Amino acid sequence: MRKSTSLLTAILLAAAGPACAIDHTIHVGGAGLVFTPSNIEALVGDTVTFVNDGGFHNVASDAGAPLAFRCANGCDGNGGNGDISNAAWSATITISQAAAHGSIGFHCEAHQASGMVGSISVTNPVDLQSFSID
Ligand SMILES: [Cu+2]
Repeated sequence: MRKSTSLLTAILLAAAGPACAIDHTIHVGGAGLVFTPSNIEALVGDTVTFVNDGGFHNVASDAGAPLAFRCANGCDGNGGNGDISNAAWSATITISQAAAHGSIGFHCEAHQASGMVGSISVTNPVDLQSFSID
């Protein structure tokens, strides 16, 4: 009975996955030419919000990244403008299934050469299909 209860708990937690998607905040610029934090882990379905703390910046996915975006005052192709900007912008991307188990490298187009880069390591939420109950 106790084992059943913990299995049920695990299933309920897994089923709640999509509703538990969280938003990760990455600060852009401010005191330095950096993303803070620069490397994060996220699940498919999570969102990542980039917030410009100051400076002339944007954020763009690296060539070949499993999720393509270019954002500042909104995102290109999504009603916004990803051109480098010193406005107090923020922009949110959603980690899609296409990026599952991948690493999404990103950079600021103005300061990539100065090391203003980062990455999002993506993992999948628990797959219910993988559970077996005896
Ligand atoms: Cu920059």
